[in-house]
Amino acid sequence: MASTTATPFGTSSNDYIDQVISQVKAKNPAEPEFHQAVREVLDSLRLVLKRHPEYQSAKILERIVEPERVILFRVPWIDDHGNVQVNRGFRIEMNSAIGPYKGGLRFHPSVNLGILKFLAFEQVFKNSLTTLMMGGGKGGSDFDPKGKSDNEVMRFCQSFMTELARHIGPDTDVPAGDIGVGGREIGYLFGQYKRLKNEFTGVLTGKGLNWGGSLIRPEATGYGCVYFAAEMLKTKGDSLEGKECLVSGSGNVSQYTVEKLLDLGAKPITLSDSSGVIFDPEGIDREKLHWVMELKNMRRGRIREYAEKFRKAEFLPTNVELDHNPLWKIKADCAFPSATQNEINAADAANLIKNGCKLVSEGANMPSTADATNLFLDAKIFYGPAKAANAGGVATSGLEMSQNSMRLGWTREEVDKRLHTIMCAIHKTCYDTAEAYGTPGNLVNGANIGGFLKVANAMMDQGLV
Ligand code: NDP
Ligand code: 2IT
Repeated sequence: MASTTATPFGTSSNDYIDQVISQVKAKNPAEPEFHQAVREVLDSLRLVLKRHPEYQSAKILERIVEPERVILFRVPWIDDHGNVQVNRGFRIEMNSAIGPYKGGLRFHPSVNLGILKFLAFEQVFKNSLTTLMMGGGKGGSDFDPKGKSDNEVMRFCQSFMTELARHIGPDTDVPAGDIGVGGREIGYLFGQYKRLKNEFTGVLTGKGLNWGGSLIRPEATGYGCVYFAAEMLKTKGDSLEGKECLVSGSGNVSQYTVEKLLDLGAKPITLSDSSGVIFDPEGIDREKLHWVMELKNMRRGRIREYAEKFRKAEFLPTNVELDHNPLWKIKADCAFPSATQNEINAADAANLIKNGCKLVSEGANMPSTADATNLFLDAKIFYGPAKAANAGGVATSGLEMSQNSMRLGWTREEVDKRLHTIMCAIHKTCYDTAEAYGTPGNLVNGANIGGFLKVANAMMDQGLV
């Protein structure tokens, strides 16, 4: 909606926001994912600045798009053949207004500064929505764990942590997992941190259960994303019972999304990895899910093996020539993108809507392009944006930090109950905020504004730092 609302400086809030977006692009060239994430949040904030020009005079937007600190470092290591390898390590400490920097580490060959800045930026608002006190950060490396031996992964993690250790701490910055970083990597990283610092602290989350980890943390992102979907449906008296569901990816988030969908009586019918998609019209049941977990977490194999093992399933190989992903062309009631950013483009969104998909709940971070998001909003389907729908992972990391501080551990039931309560609270914040700002049902605005206000007010309280 065009507006000419006056601000103390005579510039309309819309013009001001356009200026900030232009500055972000000019100052951070070649970071398209960061531009995309910033534009989405700032577009929602047009509604806020009209009511709160004080954020403009305090330059909250200019400050919030600038990381508090960016750490970039060399990670040298020796492979199994005795060759020297060199990767790049990063940690983006984005915002600490409401708590220590918190966010995952991603190990994937596509990792670069712009991708980690988009993830760190998203994390600031996501962590604010969780109701817990956590700032935002993200890190990682262009290291590719695929095809590496356990010893190579260990040597890489030790070298990575040798530098990272001086920048993090249980009250400063608490990393966790993300793509390519699971229990194995967190173990090697924790071991090296403890050795360097001679301290056993909650400096990482996603730890093993015997050494400070929390029950339900591995499950939390997938479970939380399904709880969020159930909350969206509940507003119209509906449930997941009997719904056919598309799930992409086949890693941590996808696996536990499938598990919780089964718990709630839904029928998951797809999974994928970078090699392609499997479509199982009979449904992925618990036995097949168990087989996938063994394939992905132990044997580290490719998803195409699923179609060789379960003969009713079809394998659709990745085809970069296509303008769409065949996964999103399969008819279903609900979609749970759980692989990576921009995995749903406008053509995919149009296919989902055309085939009657009524709900999208984002497990991955920013899985929909801006055009795809707009199509979902225009179609008025239930659309749970990533920073709300996948916040269960980091929320349970926050619960792991609390347990570490108290030096005790809650039961599975206790943590799951808290996770469920948090996901319901996040949905309520998004739903109520969307309504309060005049865009009922638009959970993108609800999440962006709801996440922003807490951080912005903390920044106002703490002065110019
Ligand atoms: P995993 O490494 O466990 O799994 C990632 C999955 O996505 C794999 O199946 C992988 O396939 C696929 N994938 C990754 N990158 C690409 C790509 N460029 N193209 C095609 N497929 C790809 O990661 P997670 O499950 O932890 O993370 C998945 C998503 O969820 C990410 O967006 C992450 O940021 C987000 N997320 C994760 C949280 C967590 O707690 N782990 C919390 C909140 C969000 P392949 O093996 O072939 O690469
Ligand atoms: O994107 C995310 O929220 C995560 N990868 C989890 C971060 C965390 O600190 O648990």
